[in-house]
Amino acid sequence: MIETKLHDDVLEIVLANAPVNALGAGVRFALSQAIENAQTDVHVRVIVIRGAGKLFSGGADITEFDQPPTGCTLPAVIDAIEASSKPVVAAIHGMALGGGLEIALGCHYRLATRTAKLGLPEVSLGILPGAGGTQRLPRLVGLEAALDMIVSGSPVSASKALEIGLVNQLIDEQGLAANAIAYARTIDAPRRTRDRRVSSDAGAFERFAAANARKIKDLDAPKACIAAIKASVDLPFDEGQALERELFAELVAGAQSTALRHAFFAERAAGKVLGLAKETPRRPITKIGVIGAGTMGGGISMNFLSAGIGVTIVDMTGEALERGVGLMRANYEASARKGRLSSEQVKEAMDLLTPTLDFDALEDCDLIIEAVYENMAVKKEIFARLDDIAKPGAILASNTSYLSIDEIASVTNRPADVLGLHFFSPANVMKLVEVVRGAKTADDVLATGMSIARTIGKVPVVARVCYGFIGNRMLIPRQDNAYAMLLEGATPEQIDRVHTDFGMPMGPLQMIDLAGVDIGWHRDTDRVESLQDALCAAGRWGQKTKAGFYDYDDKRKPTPSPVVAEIIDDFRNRAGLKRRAISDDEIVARTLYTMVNEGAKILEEDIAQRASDIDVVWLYGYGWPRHKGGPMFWADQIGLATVVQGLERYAARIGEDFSIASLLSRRAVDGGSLEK
Ligand code: TC6
Repeated sequence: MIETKLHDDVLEIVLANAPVNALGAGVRFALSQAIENAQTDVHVRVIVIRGAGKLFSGGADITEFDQPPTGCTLPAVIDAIEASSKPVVAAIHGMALGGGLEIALGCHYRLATRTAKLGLPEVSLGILPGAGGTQRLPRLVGLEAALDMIVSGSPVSASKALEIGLVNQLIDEQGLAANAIAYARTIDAPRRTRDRRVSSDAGAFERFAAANARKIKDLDAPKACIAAIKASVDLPFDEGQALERELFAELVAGAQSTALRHAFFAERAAGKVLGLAKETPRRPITKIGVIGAGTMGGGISMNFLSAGIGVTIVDMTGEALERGVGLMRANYEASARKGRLSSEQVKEAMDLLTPTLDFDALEDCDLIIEAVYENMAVKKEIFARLDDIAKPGAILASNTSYLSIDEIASVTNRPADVLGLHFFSPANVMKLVEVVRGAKTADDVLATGMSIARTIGKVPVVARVCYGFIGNRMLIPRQDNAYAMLLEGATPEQIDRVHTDFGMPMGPLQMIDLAGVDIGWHRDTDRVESLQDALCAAGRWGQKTKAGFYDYDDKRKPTPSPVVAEIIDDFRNRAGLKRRAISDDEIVARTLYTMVNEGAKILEEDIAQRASDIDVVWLYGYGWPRHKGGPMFWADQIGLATVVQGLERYAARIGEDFSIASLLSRRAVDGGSLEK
């Protein structure tokens, strides 16, 4: 758990709890013993604490938060470090996060290597730094920097840490221990952060709360963080710390933190493919081919270019290619204007791109991703051509969002090399990739798909083949019911409000406007058989035409549209329906519960490996509010019996073929959950 070694008069304590030196009960006990023993050990004059392996520490052991507290608490261990009569130096490399950084704050001096990152990310787990962090950090770096770090949860670089006074000196990582020991020898006496005062700035909290109001609106943890930091100004250290403990205890037991911790572990679980050995080899990927320079193809390419991987992009016409490349450049330049990239980085990325009209140029690519429009015949034609020209061992991927990977693979002589890599729009921004495992996809192809997605900073989730895979399949009942409820009497504003009040970034109709009302529209006929047909025929194709279910101004701000209201009325009359009031309860049941129901079917059919994978799809692909954990987690929280009753209440209206998933009914009766 820890290792100790005496170097003449310097005691070196190494946190050694792979993989991230989490501060579980064993580490806390060993650390407190080592500090206590050092107080009476005449040989020890100074103490250095550092971490083994890749980092200082990833913080408290998050798995312990669900269990009753055991052994000595982290705040008590850190108080003992700070109270040490012998000076204590923290030597940080890799990362010092959460409780890890709080240990360093309890030390009397802090060193960091140049590449280290220091942060208090507790807020993203729905808690606050509960081991003195909210009291010590402001004393060390001032109110403004402390509010920023604690409420955003974002780590700072070592150079920033030096600038704000969080660390005393930067050291080389090479010879970390020796460098820290040499520094320790220059120290005479302890210097305790708790003895410092935070200079008060009367308006700082109000200003900060106002500037961040939108971000922290529905969230408990950032508000508690601000209250605890305020105590560092208003109260003596011990009283501030007592308040911090109280707030921590409330948060950790609350629904939001439970959901956010679920999201943390769900994301990590999704990376593990059941039945795939850890040592499954990966195919080397150094050159990517992308077919289709449209919005998706361009966005997909940017991910690889940004990661320093060359991309050959092919399209049918010079015009399409030029437009696509122009859009990619414009996206990069916009990022540069916002200061997220330097102009050299933009150039480096664009230099890695080879646009061409020559399909044969894909012959030396290791991974080729098809990103043309959704048409099985077109995709089959492309894959048959790819089969002829791609080098042996190349991975052939389709970005299809609905179609069968097995059918696409069937036109090749190498179906084991084919898989789906379904990116979400905008593909250079959205973190989710559904990695679709065909019936014949080889293990090493799947493993490579997962790892290349991670290389480009995505969160991959495995799905098996079905129409729409995980995310879009669940979207179908939601959209169908949203359309149906418009005809029955709801307005687009009402349906969308239920979703945004829930915490979604947008509602189902706003989402259709963003994606394009014309997606899937039969533009070659004059038939007007659905609301979608009517909107499209009226040129209301969504945000891109500034008119869809809403009217849009130049800044894409939506306002309700009287034209749409008329179109809906017209359709309702023609369908012989009578307008009725639709309750929010009905909207929840028919859009959110139906999604949960579809998710349960996806689980039953083994399309998703686990319920938490479905949650990850919704968190990263559709902006499901993280503090509600994902649809399956949420369903468990509100109770599966509630979901089933809601579905039963509106079953007749949900759709002719509607049925409740047997997994859902069973668990609702036996009191089980979808997650376990
Ligand atoms: C806190 O400190 C509160 C203090 C107040 C107390 C009063 N605990 O992410 P990876 C596991 S709250 C337990 O794949 P990376 C992880 O689940 C904490 N387990 O690695 C995974 O397990 P698996 C504040 C943890 O190199 C394995 O370790 N700290 C913890 O990509 C590897 O993880 C944070 O919020 C943990 N603290 O990234 C930091 N951390 O193999 C949370 C990781 O069984 N951690 N595991 O799946 C991270 O952000 C990242 O893990 C990382 C390393 C950046 C440290």
